[in-house]
Amino acid sequence: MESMLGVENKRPFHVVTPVLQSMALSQAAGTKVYMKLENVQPSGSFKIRGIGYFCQQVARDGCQHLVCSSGGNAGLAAAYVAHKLGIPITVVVPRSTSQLTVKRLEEQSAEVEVFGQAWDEANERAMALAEADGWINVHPFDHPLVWKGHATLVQELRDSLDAKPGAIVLAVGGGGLLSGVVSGLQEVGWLDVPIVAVETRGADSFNQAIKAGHLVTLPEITSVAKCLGAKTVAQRALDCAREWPIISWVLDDVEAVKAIERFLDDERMLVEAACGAPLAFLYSGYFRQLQEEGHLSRPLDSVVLVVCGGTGIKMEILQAMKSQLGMV
Ligand code: PLV
Repeated sequence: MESMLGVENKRPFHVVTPVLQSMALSQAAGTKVYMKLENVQPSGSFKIRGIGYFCQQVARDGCQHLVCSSGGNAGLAAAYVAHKLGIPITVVVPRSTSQLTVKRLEEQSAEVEVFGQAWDEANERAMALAEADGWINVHPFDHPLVWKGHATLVQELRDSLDAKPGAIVLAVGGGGLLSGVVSGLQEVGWLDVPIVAVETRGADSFNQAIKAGHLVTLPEITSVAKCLGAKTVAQRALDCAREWPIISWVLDDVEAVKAIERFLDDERMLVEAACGAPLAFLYSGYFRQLQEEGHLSRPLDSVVLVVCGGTGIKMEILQAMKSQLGMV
């Protein structure tokens, strides 16, 4: 089977992304901030790491048709990979996914089905479709192969940085990125690097699970950061919080959207609201606050910010989010 798939299934689909210091973010945080630029991945986000790896494995096992439920970016990663592998794919997105994303998925030759209000309903539909013979469901965040693929991000950090960072700041949706980064930190032996896991209010299923001590299902996703909108996080994410120094942080949509604009001005890159959340953690002074309160050490040599990216954004969408939030 493997030889029939040809050269496309031999190398990873993700690229080694740049690690750059941001002067503006460093100034805001009072510590040197390195950006791990996952927004420049093919398909526009870190998702290609884990999903690319997952799809490669199932393609080797003879998968005939892929199906992926997604807020957008996981679907785009899966569609990109499926196209390269020559496997047909159906992507199920909720109604909250932008037309822009649907168009981009179709451009990647994916069949798109719009189903349900939030990602969780689209996921149920995808699982039902995957019952068909030869079909495989690509979970956007809850699978060990996905975490293994995401872990490559930390291997690259080890190769790019002179010293281990003092903390890693990242976004949490369903917790796949978080789980992968924890695996990566374990692999490279950076066993004491704390992670700040940021969500927006209204998509804060990880924070609520930590507070409750068990998984919590949000009644609905009210945040504009729809790609952080898994109503329930993966059990693995909650387990990570028991095994690893993780600080869970929740901030407002307005802060996340302001951070997108500021990042565009500072670094000339436009990212989704999902990525605005960890940016806002640094821009809004919460990093300094946690240091002052003794939750993070001070001084720290450096902080790594995972610029998770996301393609569901353009100026028109940014303006629409601002008016929805009463920011204009
Ligand atoms: N987005 C998923 C889940 O959506 C998706 O289907 O694309 N940053 C960006 C740009 C993302 O797209 C996502 C996840 C995250 C962060 C959070 O990653 P996670 O789910 O692994 O914690 C509902």
